Amino acid sequence: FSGFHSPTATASSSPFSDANAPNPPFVIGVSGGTASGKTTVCDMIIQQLHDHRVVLVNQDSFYRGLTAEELKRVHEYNFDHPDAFDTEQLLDCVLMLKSGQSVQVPIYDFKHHQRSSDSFRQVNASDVIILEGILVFHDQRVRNLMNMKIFVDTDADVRLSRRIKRDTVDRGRDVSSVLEQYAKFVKPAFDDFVLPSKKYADVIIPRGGDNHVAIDLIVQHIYTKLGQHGICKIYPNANVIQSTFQI
Ligand code: UZR
Ligand code: MG
Repeated sequence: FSGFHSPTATASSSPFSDANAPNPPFVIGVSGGTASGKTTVCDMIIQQLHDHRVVLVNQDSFYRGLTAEELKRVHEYNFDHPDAFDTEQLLDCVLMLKSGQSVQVPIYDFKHHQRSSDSFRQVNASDVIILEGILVFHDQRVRNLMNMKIFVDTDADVRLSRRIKRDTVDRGRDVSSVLEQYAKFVKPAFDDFVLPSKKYADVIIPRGGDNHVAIDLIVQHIYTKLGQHGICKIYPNANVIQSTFQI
């Protein structure tokens, strides 16, 4: 890894080095268009997997910070294009987590379109890693690390209305600028990159977080897979020791 922008190993040794080594984490990819309910679906899965260590990694964290030049013309910057993300760094990060090492995930500031220069979020090795974002199925190498791929499929009108609400309420933007950006970048990138990646999904969830049946089925599947992996996992950075679970 080069520089401080890359995820850094913090575990002194891999938890998989001894004979009782746990199996590699179960990696779940969650994709879908903007404001489709990806975060809600992830939160619901995490809540229902309460007896396992689960970590969420957001593709948003890997947005490249904008240069001074790009910032001057931020309205022309396409945040919905695959090149807006540092995919090499995301790949390194998931590879390390998958091999049982902790990583430092960057912190991205949506208001200033910059990464925090001095703080990171420490993400520890876990039983389940969820990787969430509009373009997490775009890169084949990232896709290949996933044990399960979920696409959250929500109608475009529902997504746009949620996006307007989120950007005006949470990000202090005005409606006309949100609509302009949607027409110029968000919708074309959805058609060109997000929708074509839907074909890689194992499971497509209609209506996102409202679909409790789909979430229940997914959680049952994860439990089955973890059950096949083994029952007792001890991670060096864990403050809890996993105990046997039953289903
Ligand atoms: P989700 N985005 C911003 O609005 N500002 C940034 O600095 C970086 C990203 C938006 C991005 C994309 N696009 O549609 C959305 N724009 O975040 C993805 N314009 O996040 O999947 O949560 O909607
Ligand atoms: Mg989100």
